Amino acid sequence: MATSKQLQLLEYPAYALEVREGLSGAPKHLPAKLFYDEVGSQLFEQITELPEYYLTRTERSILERYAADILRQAGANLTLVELGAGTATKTCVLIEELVQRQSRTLFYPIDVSASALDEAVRNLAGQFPSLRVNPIVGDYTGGVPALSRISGRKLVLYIGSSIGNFEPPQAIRLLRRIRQTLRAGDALLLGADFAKSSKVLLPAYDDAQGVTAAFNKNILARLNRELDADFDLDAFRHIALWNRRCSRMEIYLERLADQPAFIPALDLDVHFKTGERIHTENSYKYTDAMIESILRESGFQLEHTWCDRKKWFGVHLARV
Ligand code: AVI
Repeated sequence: MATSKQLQLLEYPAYALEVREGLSGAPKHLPAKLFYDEVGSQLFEQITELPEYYLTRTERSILERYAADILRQAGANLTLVELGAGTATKTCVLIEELVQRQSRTLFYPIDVSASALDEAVRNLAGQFPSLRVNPIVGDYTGGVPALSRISGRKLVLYIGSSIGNFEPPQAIRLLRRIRQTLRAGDALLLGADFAKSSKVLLPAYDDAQGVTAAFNKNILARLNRELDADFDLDAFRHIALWNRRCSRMEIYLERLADQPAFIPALDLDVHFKTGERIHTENSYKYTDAMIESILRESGFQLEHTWCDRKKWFGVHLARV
């Protein structure tokens, strides 16, 4: 029989147990997926426009410059699939090129957000009359079995450097699951950020306007909103560090004073020492060897890499 505490938990979001686990032990941590509620998603959109956050515009410029090359190399008669497509705005560059090459194009954008996909369908239908959009609402991180039922040659887009927010073994697991739903000749287009000087990386994750700090703190604001917690946001400081050994940016919230916080939904007092940190995100920065290795280990073969002149960002085509 469920205890009253368990019953209370059932009324709260499914992530509540992960929050309990992450804030009870040491070092404290919270899952980065919690960033992306409505407020967090808007803050992330703002991040992508920041002068310091080079990732989005560099990837876009690579896609703009090499769209024809990428599609030629991917093969004829392609069906496009996009993991985490959102409103699919950045995909338009490739779609624009693709609809000129083939008379009929199918596009399967996959995302957890039904409203983002609705917007994608509306925008794309107006722009590209010969494109058929079949949205799939769902979480792609556990794989997408429906992909194996799509006939024709598929090009799966996984752009935006989202792969960098997975630990490498999880990234391999995800790519392997996707690989299992593909056939010989199908391809994956992976956008990943390259390892580079900390002089470039640190400002990208700790911008002058404080948007990334607000994005990071929104994770606690969300716990206040959704779990009735009483985190004082001003008592935390956003920290971004470059961990060269692990080739990743690490994002933390550092507690400035040692008062506890209380999360009524979990009946949990969270005790902090002054200076104690909550680890909220890793963002892996890949080397050529790391890219080659995660692709090989997940059953793909790297065929071609396109990058910008400074080699800050890479778009990689891999074949099954
Ligand atoms: C979504 N993802 C690719 C972003 C990144 O760069 O790792 C999330 C982010 N975190 C802080 N700034 C942006």
